[in-house]
Order: sequence, then structure tokens, then C-alpha cells
Amino acid sequence: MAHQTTASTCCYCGVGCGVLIEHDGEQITGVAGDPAHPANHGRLCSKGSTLHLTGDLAARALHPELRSGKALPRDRTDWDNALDHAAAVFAETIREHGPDSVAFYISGQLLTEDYYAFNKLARALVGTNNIDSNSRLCMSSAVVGYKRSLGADAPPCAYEDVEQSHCLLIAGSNMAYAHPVLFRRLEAAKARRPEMKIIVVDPRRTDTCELADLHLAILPGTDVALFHGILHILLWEGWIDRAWIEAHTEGFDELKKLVRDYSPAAVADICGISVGSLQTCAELIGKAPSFLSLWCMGLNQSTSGSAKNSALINLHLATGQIGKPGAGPFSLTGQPNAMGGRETGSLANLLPGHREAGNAGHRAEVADYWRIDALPESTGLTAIELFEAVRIGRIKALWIACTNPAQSLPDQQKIHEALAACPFVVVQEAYATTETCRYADLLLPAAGWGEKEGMVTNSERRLSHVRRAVPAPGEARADWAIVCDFARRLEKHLRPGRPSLFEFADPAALFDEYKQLTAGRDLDLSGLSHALIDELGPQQWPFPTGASRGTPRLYADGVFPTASGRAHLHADPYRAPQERREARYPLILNTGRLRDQWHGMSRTGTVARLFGHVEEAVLGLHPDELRRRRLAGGDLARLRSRRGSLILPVQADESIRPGQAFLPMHWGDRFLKGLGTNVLTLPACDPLSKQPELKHAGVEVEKVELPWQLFALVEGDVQQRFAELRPLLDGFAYASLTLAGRERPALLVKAASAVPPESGLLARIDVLLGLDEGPILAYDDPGRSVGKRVRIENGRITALRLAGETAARDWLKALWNEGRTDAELRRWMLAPLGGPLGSDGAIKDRTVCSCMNVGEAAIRAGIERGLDLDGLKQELGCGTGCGSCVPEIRRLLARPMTANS
Ligand SMILES: Nc1nc2c(c(=O)[nH]1)N[C@H]1C(S)=C(S)[C@@H](COP(=O)(O)OP(=O)(O)OC[C@H]3O[C@@H](n4cnc5c(=O)[nH]c(N)nc54)[C@H](O)[C@@H]3O)O[C@H]1N2
Ligand SMILES: Nc1nc2c(c(=O)[nH]1)N[C@H]1C(S)=C(S)[C@@H](COP(=O)(O)OP(=O)(O)OC[C@H]3O[C@@H](n4cnc5c(=O)[nH]c(N)nc54)[C@H](O)[C@@H]3O)O[C@H]1N2
Ligand code: SF4
Ligand SMILES: [Mo]
Repeated sequence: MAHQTTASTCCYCGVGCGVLIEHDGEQITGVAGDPAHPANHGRLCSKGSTLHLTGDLAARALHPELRSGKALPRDRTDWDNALDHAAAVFAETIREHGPDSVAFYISGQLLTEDYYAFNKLARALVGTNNIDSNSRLCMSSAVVGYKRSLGADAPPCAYEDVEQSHCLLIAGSNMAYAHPVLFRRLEAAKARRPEMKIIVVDPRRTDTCELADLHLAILPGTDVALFHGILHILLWEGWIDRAWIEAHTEGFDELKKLVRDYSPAAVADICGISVGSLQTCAELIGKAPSFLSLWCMGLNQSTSGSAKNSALINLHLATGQIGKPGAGPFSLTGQPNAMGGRETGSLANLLPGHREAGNAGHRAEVADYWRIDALPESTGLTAIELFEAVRIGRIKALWIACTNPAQSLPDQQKIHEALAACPFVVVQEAYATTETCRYADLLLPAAGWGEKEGMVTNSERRLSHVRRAVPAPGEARADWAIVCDFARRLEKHLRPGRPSLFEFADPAALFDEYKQLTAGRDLDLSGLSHALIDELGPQQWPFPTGASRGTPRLYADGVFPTASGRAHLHADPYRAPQERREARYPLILNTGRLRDQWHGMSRTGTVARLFGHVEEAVLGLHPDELRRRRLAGGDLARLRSRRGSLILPVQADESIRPGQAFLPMHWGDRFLKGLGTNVLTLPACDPLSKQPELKHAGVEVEKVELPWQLFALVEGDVQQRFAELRPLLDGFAYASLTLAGRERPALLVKAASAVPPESGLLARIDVLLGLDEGPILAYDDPGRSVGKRVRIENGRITALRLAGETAARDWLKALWNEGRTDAELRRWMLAPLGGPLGSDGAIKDRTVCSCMNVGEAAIRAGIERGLDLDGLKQELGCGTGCGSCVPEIRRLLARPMTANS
């Protein structure tokens, strides 16, 4: 079919960029930013611009698969059998153990219509509030913060406010990595108006700090003290708006009393910053004509998450900095449709239309609308509680959709136990490769990005129409369709003979039913429809019936959706995080995002070039902490917390303060042996939001001696080889599997153990690497499992393996990457062991600019030649594509030259 373009949205972060999908009606061939979309005006980041490369079918779930017993493999089945079976098991479980013996765990990456269908299924048909989502790990503290401070869960700002503000506080958000296109807009605004002040509050010096006038590297978890300390100074200096406080808030006296104790000296001490920088921060905020704050997981993922949110909102209420251009408390949403989840009531404690499951009046309204007798009264379980209930056998049938809990929830040992113990686990997934899929008794293949249609709401309350470009592969189906089909079959068991609640022809029909539940409420989107958005473009709620355009900004009149119409100032004291530094666990482990990876990497992990920026799992530590433990960069270490441990390489990182450690959240058991990053984190939660403390676990690091090492690389059939090789590597103490390369993707394997593995294992690995026969150069000492093998085809290395000793690995990888095979390689192959012979040594480089494929070495060389940012852009091309690497180039320019930092 001819070349076509479909306007849709990016399926990654909450910025919600519009993308133009290029395709031929069958396959997606390219993407471009949509110039007409108000979120991005044509820009895309490194993840968005590589979406078309994520189509490896070998990683996708293509057919329903069912197993008849826990120990058995799943067999392919058809949809009828799959859903009939699921309906029978759910009906039986509900009949025998009641509706609260089943649960649904869903996701902020579902579309609004998918969410709505799931909600109706759980609450109206099954009769349980056991429906929670991964947004519990993400946004639930912001939901509580907005609701208890302002009366409704509504971020009041628009992206233009970020550009227009005079003073921006970015707290616990690394938006250079996590919301890159909004960061591009901020960079441009700051370039236009350099007088705009930017403050970053983050224990780490992230790339976001490249734009900051002031960076407060507070001790982790101390934000509440910081915000109270700022308010203390604002009060002392009279930089507050008394008239506004009088007219529009309540709770001021109590708050004033509380913050009296938060003197600059006390706060500087708690937060580990100087009194001077605290004073500067308060002055920037207090004197700014407009003040806006952006925040994300550094505030939300905390046992003080709700208090952090409210303490930050207090600063806006005390200064009257809300409801006007360039002002307001603006929580950034992580997932593309985290907002849609909140709107449709997809957390255990919510109901559609920003209602509460615990409110009898709200329940009655929704039950009436759905024409059912009543909604369930029993309290639904939140994510952490839910998986604990699975583990102890209270929940006997679990439906998981569009999330990978066996990677992303804290305390993974327990999560894996729970999934293994659960009698019936349904996983509705687009990719068959995830850690959670291993536990599926029934795997349902879901359509993914570009293959499904519906609505999403981005961080600024803007709804976009997500459009389908191509059919889903294999037998995969859209999520809403799977849910409604299952629900109709379950109705035959639970409501026989009654009219179905799930007769929806398409997502537009679901949306039209759902939107009426928002009519007259703060988020009113009753005036919207798929067709209207097609006509007017993406719109911000509220958008009531009869409206002709959306609402960019809320609370301009200072009236809040609370009983009194006033906003509440909350006086929560600072409380230290659950785990403190102590002798056995003297380091605080912080976890977060990489620039080019998305969560459990089911999608980004199929694109080799997205591993160019960060190749593998490494633990970052301040150089002093490495020295103290006699560790050097690249050494393998054991990282342990009270719950579990991991073996992985360490790296010196000056952006982290001593006493802390940083590990990206992305690594699960698939890419790194040992249940991944979250084997270390703890399930302690905020008391109100039930959001777990994913950014603060006590850990220790110690050197491990694993002298026998394996390094291998193989081009082609990456996903199949990944699946086959991964189980073989369980025999090693350390094992990492990632992708490498660009045009010729390869699987990259690293492993290590204390003693050589039995030689049969190495032989099996060689077979999977294609290094057992054919055009191979080999030097083997099988007795000691030591040796090296290289496969050369058409004058190029296509596979290689070093066993026992891997000194030549970076050199070989570079030869592979450059497609070179020279005489030196042949000479080296004949020598018994060791690194490259008389070469210019191992060149270990990493890609900084992923669009133009420019490495750190070239950029450093350019800087040494005296090039500035523009010069580097012109000469090397770096930073001229999506721009995601520009903050890092600035950092390289700013930092004195230190080798390999
Ligand atoms: N590249 C990429 N982008 C993403 C995602 C992704 O997986 N990859 N995921 C999306 C999702 S779902 C989300 S929720 C967002 C998350 O977006 P962010 O929250 O911006 O990302 P994180 O890296 O998780 O954490 C942000 C920062 O919080 C800091 N932090 C840790 N503890 C504290 C603390 O106590 N106080 C303060 N002030 N800061 C602290 C960390 O050092 C980190 O730099 O990203 C979205 N965008
Ligand atoms: N240590 C630590 N842990 C964290 C965090 C942290 O900062 N630190 N952050 C937390 C946060 S904020 C979040 S949001 C979570 C994210 O955690 P998860 O929700 O587990 O993350 P994903 O890997 O994005 O999972 C989404 C899954 O849905 C699948 N999928 C994609 N599209 C579709 C679709 O259209 N339909 C269906 N059915 N499936 C689809 C993908 O293949 C993927 O496996 O992680 C949390 N965990
Ligand atoms: S900023 Fe990047 S990841 Fe986020 S929506 Fe835009 S293109 Fe996608
Ligand atoms: Mo998130």
C-alpha cells in the first residue's frame, strides 16, 4: 500500500507529544514530531524519535497462550478458549471466595477507554474495589497532595506557564531525562529570557541542573524540612501575600506555628545545605513576579510523599502564586495516561469522575448511572497491599494489564513469591518478554503503540486522540476489546439473562458513556468526543458541554473546589525516611531514570542504539565511597539491602554525594541476573497515598572476587538468542545481557563467576552464539574453560566470545563496531591470552548523541580543540537531532577535563 501518515501520540512520557506515524498500512516505517500538536510543536526526544525501531516481532506476544498447570509450559490457544477459560476461573473463584478474592492490577499506560472498561468490570460486574494501578508507584502522592490542599486532583497549570514563569522550582524531577521535550521548551524559554531563575532540588547533580541558577543537593528525603524552611524565611522577610492568604486559604495560623521551628540553621542542617543557599532560594521565590514549581518522583515516591506535595503547594498558597500566568504547583505526570487513570478512577480508592470509592453518595451516583444496584463498599487494596494479599493466598485470581510488576514493584523477592503462589494469573501484554509474563497462566496478546485507538490526557490536562496506524500483529487485540469481550463472558456466569453492561462497538462509544460521569465535576469533559478532538485538536479539561475550547489554567478566581471554597494550608512536620544510614547499611540507594530507556525496557530494550548512552547496569557511587571500599570503576561488587542483593559493576560518579548510591530503575531480572533493582527497595508506604519509598533504601557495597569472566557478542536474531541464552546464565554469579550496535544490532553478554563453569555450559553457550562451527578463529583451553573465539564473515566480526579472561573486550568490541578485521586481530588470536598486542589500547567510548551517533570521546576532543556548543554542533553534528543530549554536552563543556568520569 502507498505511504501514509497517521497523527497519533508518543506512548512514553506524560509530556504527551504528538507524533506522525509513517507507514504503508501494514508496517510502521518512521516517525516524526507533529508540528500541529500543542505539547511538542514538532519536537521528539531520543525515545520518541526511535519508536518505529521498536517493532521487533520476536519480542511481541502474538497469540493467546494458556497452561493447564503451574509447572507446565503454556500452549497456544484461541481467543474463545482463552477468555471462556478466564471467565470460568474468575466466576468460580468469586462464587467460592467472594468478589474480593480477585483483583486487577492495571497501568498508567492504558488508554482512557481501556481504563474505563476495567473499572466497570471490577466495580460493576465483579463487585470489588480491588483494582489498582502502577500509578500507585508514581502519582498517588500528587493525587493526595492536590486533593487535600486544593480540593480536587487537578494540576492547575499549562506548559506555557513553564515558559512564562519568572522563577521555577524543579524538585525531585530530572526532566532533562524524563520529560525531555518540555525541558527543550524550558531551555528555549530561558535562552529567550535569561532573567528567568531556575532552582533544582535534587540530591544528585542531574543533567537538569545544567539549566539551574541554583542547585540544592539536599540530603535525600528532606524536602518537607526544606519547604518549611523556605516558608519560614518568606514569613520572616514578609515575602508572602497576606491579603490572598486571608481571602483564599485556611490553616495559616497552624502552619505559621509549625514553621517557626524550621529556622534557617536547623533546616540547613537537616537538608545538608548551606544557610546561604537556603536564603538565596527563598529570596528567588519570594521576590519573583511569578513562581511555578515542577515536581515528580523525588517527591512522590516517599513515605512523606503526601507531606512533600502539600508542603510545596503551601509555598504557592502563601505567596498567592497560583491561577495566574507563569505560576502554580505543577506536578509532572510520568506515564502517557496517568492523568486518564486518575480521571476514570483507576486507583482502588477512586471512582470515575474524580469520585471516592469510600463515599456512599459517589458510589450511588455511579451505580445509578451504570444501572446496577450498588457499588462495593469494602475498601480496595492498593498495589503493595494487593500483592501481599496475593502472596498470602487471599487473592486467588489476578489480572495484570500493561504493567510489569515482577520488575517494577519494590521488594521483588516477595512479588515473585506472590506471582508464583497465585492460583491463576492473567497477563495482558504487548511484549512476551517481560519478567511478569513468566508467571502468566494465561497470556493475552495486546495491541500496542500505533495499533490501537483511544484517548490520553497529558500532564497539562490535555486530551489527545491516539490513532491507530496499522493492524496489531498476530492475534493481538486492543485492550478495551479484550476487557469487554471477557466481561461479556463473565456476565453469563454472574448476571445471566440480563442486558450486557459491555456492549461497546468502539472506543468512541466507551468514551461517550464515560464522559457523562464527569459532567458537572471539576474535570468536566462532557463536551469532548473523539470527533471533536479530530476537529479542534487536543484540548485541556475542563471542557463542559457547549464549550468551544479547553481551559489552560485553573483557579484564576482564587475559588477552590473545597467545602469552604478555600485552599488548605497543611502543617505536616518533617519526618525522616524509613531507612536511615547505619553501620550495616551506610549508603542510601536512590533509583531513577536513564535518558534513553523506558521502565522495564520491554520496548526500548529492543532498540540497540538506545543502549549506546548507557550500555549496562552499573551502580554509581561517589569516588570517595569507591576508594573507601578499595573499588575501582568497572569492578564487580555486591550491593545488598535488608531484602536482597545484586552483583554488578560500580562506577565513579561525582554527581552523587558521599553516603549515597544511584542505580537506574530499569534493570530487571531479564537484563541483570538477580531480580533487578527492586530486589533492594522497600515496600514502606506513605500513610495517605500508599505510595512506596522507591528512592530511599539503606544499602552497602562490597567488592566480590569473580575472576572467571565471560564476554560475548553476537549479531542477528537478537530476541531469540536473548531468550535462549538468558536461562543458561543463571549459573553465573553475575550476568548482564544487553544490546549493542546500531545498523547491525547485537546481543552483548557479560558474566562472571568465582570458578570456571563446567565446560559443557560454555559449549552450549557457543552453540547459541553460532561459535561452534563455520568461519571461526578459536583458541581454546577447555580444561580451564579459558579461551577466545571470533566468527568472521565477509571480512567482518559477526560474533565473538572471550572466556576466563576478558582484557581484550573493549578493543574487540570496537573492531566489531567498526567492521574491521586486521592483521593485529589474527596475531592476537594466535597468542595464548591477554589484551590486544601493541595496539593503541582499548577504546571505551559511549554514545552521547544518539540521533547523530556521536560519542563522548569525539565531543571531548572537540572541546579540547576549543569548540563551544555551537562549534560542536556544527562540526560533529551532535545535539542537532532531537536535542536530548544537549544538557550532557553542556555538562561536558562546563566540567574540567577528567578522564573517563
Ligand atoms: N527516559 C525516561 N523518561 C521517563 C520514564 C522512563 O522510564 N524513562 N518514565 C516516566 C515515568 S512513569 C515517570 S514517573 C517519570 C519520572 O520522572 P522523574 O521523577 O523526573 O525521574 P526519576 O529519575 O525517577 O527521579 C527524579 C529525581 O528524583 C531525585 N530524588 C531522589 N530522592 C529525592 C528526594 O528525596 N528529594 C528530591 N527532591 N529528589 C529526589 C533523583 O535523584 C532523580 O534525579 O519519568 C517519565 N519519563
Ligand atoms: N526502584 C524503582 N522502581 C520503580 C520506579 C522508580 O523510580 N524506582 N518508578 C515506578 C514508576 S513511577 C512506575 S510508573 C513504574 C512503571 O513500571 P511498569 O508499569 O512495570 O513499567 P513498564 O515496563 O512500562 O510496563 C508496562 C508494560 O506494558 C506493556 N505494554 C506496552 N503497551 C501496551 C499496551 O498497549 N497494552 C498492554 N496490555 N501492554 C502494553 C509493556 O510491554 C510493559 O511490559 O515503575 C515503578 N518502579
Ligand atoms: S518527551 Fe519524548 S518520551 Fe515524552 S512524549 Fe515526548 S517524545 Fe515521547
Ligand atoms: Mo511513573
